[in-house]
Amino acid sequence: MAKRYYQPEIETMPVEEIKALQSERLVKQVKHVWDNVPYYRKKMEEKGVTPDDIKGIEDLHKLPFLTKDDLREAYPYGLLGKPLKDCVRIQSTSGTTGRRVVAFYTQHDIDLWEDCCARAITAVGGTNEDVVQVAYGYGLFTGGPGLNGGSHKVGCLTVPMSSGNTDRQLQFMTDLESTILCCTPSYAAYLGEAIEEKGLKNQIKLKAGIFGAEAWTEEMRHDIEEKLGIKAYDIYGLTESSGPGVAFECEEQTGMHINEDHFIAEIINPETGEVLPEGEKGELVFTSITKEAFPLLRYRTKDLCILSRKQCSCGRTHIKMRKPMGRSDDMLIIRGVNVFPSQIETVLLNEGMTPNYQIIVDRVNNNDTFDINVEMSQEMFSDSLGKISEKEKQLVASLKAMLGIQAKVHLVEPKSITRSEGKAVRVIDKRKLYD
Ligand code: DLL
Repeated sequence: MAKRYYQPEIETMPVEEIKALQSERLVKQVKHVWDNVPYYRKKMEEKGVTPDDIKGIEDLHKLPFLTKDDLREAYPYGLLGKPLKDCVRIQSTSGTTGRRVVAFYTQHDIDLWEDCCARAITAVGGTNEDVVQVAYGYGLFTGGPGLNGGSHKVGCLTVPMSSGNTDRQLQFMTDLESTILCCTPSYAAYLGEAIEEKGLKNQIKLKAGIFGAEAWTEEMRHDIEEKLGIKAYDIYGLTESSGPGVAFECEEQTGMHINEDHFIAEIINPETGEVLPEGEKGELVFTSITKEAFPLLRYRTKDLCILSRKQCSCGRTHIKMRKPMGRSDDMLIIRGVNVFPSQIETVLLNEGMTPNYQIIVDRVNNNDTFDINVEMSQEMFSDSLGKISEKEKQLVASLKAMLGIQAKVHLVEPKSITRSEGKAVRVIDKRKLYD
């Protein structure tokens, strides 16, 4: 019989027991941090909090927040909770928005991280009979190493492709009959496009995909599912909290279960820091309660989302996070209006456009300009010019209805927008050059 990596004693634990476990682990973790991380101890002292004040999760709100600025200030070793001799690995972010974030792991941390990824693979139906093609980047990025380790734990045949080299991806996918694909959703869409073009669809044996590392919409999910003939599942995580697997989707596909035995999630008002009740939208904050080497307490992710403890049909009891709608720093303010790239993606895909688009924002004579380049399908490209400009007008109207402001839409030739092999660059905000 196929072997699964399901941990029902933890994943379906009654909510009261999960909370008790979190309380117990939080108390221990706060002591660990107080004793070993002078940077955070100082923050606690400044707030007048000591470990004695933290008796359980009800006291979590007393602890100070950590932000990316703290990580930068403490770079590289200032938030280490273990001596270097006990650390066995680092992973890091790409550092596109400032100094790199470097996260540290003991062997135990890696083991728990891989557990989280193994749960994610199991939740999409993965067993030791599966062939898992990992097309997230390997190296400093957490995507490849995390899913690779999880796949080993499940006992799958693991194909460590890393990202890129699309022809080779397709060759291995067909030759080895990969059944589960792990990559960013934008790369999955690209692979789907290449499979259609090469007429390989009936040679593909994929049944599921585990896609994350960037914001993607329900419309994008449907597009990928159709192109690849699979079920597409979401996975969430961040380098600061180990990597992918902080939360993952189950067969219900209505949000991601947070691994609550390792992370406590809160939603806060990003302006005031006030903790918001379940069901309200705000910034996601994570406290790692089992990590040894990089034990971040109340880390502000900047990701905007909603938590829900609604009973799930899969039987898992861990709280779910909705698809994050993006990071607060992805939000564009155009002519005074808040615009999320994900809203644009929803409109474009609902209007039958391809998922290949780019948003360009600029400032001319002190006014914001807002342009969206969207690729036409080959079929649309051969339409008459009149039909194409009619479609542009229709897109402008639908975008205005969604966003409340006017964008200029340009339908561009098929294949003219660069495809992404990792995290897609959807926005070019030239205004940043002038600030
Ligand atoms: O992207 C870890 C990861 C790898 C997650 C593979 C899932 C799959 P970072 O590079 O540190 O780590 O980026 C973390 O990416 O704060 C979110 O803004 C965004 N993000 C990650 N997963 C999702 C998702 C990895 N499923 C940042 N939906 C996070 C939306 C996501 N955004």
